[in-house]
Amino acid sequence: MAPKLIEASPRSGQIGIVHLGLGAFHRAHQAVYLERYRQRSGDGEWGVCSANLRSSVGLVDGLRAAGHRYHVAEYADSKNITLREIGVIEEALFSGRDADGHWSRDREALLARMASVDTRIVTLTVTEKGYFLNPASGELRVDDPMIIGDIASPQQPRTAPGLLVEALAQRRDAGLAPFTVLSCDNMPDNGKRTRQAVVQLAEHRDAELASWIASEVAFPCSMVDRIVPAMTDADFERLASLGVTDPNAVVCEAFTQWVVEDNFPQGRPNWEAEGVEMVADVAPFETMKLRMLNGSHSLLAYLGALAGIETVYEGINNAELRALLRRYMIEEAAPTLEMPEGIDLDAYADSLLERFANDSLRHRLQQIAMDGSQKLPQRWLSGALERSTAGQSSPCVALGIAAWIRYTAGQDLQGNSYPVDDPLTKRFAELHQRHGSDPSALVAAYLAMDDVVPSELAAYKGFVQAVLVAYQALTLGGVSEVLKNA
Ligand code: NAI
Ligand code: CS2
Repeated sequence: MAPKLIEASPRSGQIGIVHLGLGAFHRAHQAVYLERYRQRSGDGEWGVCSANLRSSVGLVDGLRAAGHRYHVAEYADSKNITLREIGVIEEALFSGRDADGHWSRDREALLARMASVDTRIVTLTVTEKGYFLNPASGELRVDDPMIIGDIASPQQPRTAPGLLVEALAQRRDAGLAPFTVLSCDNMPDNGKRTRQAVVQLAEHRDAELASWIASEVAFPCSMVDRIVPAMTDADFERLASLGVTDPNAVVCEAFTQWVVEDNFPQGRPNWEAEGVEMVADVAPFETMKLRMLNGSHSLLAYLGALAGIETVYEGINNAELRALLRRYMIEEAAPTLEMPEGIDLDAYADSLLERFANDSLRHRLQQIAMDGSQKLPQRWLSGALERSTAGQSSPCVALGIAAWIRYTAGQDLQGNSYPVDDPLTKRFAELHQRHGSDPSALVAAYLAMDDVVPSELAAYKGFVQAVLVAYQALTLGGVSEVLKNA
């Protein structure tokens, strides 16, 4: 029997939050919390204007055509499904490049919305690369063409940091209090990093504006967690069998978590009533999630993809891969974490393996494998550096790095090709071309990329050697042979 649909709350016509990055995650996480909040409290103040700054104009137009309503299917497993209709998105905008190459479409409307007195929070899920920070150092990448563009034309911003700076400048000039900026991307210290991007960009425009932002704007950190895979045809077909035909729908796991630093000078919804953990310090939770969940996801993604495995579900049902993930979490990630009392990391590891085994999600390993250059510093490398400094080895991370290096060649171990989706794709291709026949030079060249790999870690000979040995074993013996001997 199809699950009963929880219908959306009525539109309120009020917008208190602007969201940048109208992707799958926003629709299945923040929007669901806000929908539940509105349904419970009847408070319509926190409607959302959600915008895309690049790609997915089709989704923006699709939502508009659907009166901004869409469906979320939450799968605990194949039999336990919650179906919701979401109505808190009041407006959808697109300020990216249109089909003619112009960047104009809704940019003015988006800036006006961000500068409006009613807007009190701006949230973001623009992926790690959308902040234009050097992943290893956290510094703004002022050599990136998009940032160069925003420095040259600050009033016509194209990037998320550029939009934030311009909207904050407009508010300051109008004598309005700034909004609070809440990053919901999988980055360490995501609030602090967002602040860094925005303040550094503002410094190129106006030192006074930069110091006003630095002193007046709150950038709380947050840890977000819910597995929301990109939609596949099979997902849409399954939804249709449940009676939902909706091109804007998303599917996700039932589990959801949001830990937020409680720093919202202009107010916020009563999120704690919906289970959001409002805390003074998010860092331990964020590091735990990044290293344990995301770190094992990436390990599975690169090794699994090289072995020709397609999804997390298939990967976790491979006993050797599953054992490797558990070993990585318990022996390499957990010992680097300092958690508040009461957090049981063994139980956390088990719960993650159980979530990965959700039989209703088709979470493609290629999706997780994308943007490795932006993800690996916080997932593996910071922990491996701490371990190396303490004289401990990190064999699982070394194997993961070896698999990532091999993965970025764009061909699995069976010779099947796939696109490598990463801001550094071109650099990877050059390195493989130059050093492909010399594993030692290839590994050294990858580990020398100090915008990805901390140079202190690359200086540990034992770590470099472990990556090289793993790389040779992988390329000569294949994934299952390596796992047997791991
Ligand atoms: P998605 O592919 O559905 O959407 C990506 C969004 O990021 C789109 O709105 C796209 O326009 C925007 N974007 C990409 N590059 C950008 C750039 N350079 N500048 C501005 N915007 C850019 O992906 P999804 O699932 O929404 O995930 C987005 C982010 O949310 C992830 O990178 C991660 O940080 C966070 N997240 C995702 C989870 C998931 O399971 N999907 C769970 C936890 C966090
Ligand atoms: C995944 C995450 O795509 C990835 O890299 O590791 O998006 C993961 O699904 C989420 O962080 C779960 O909260």
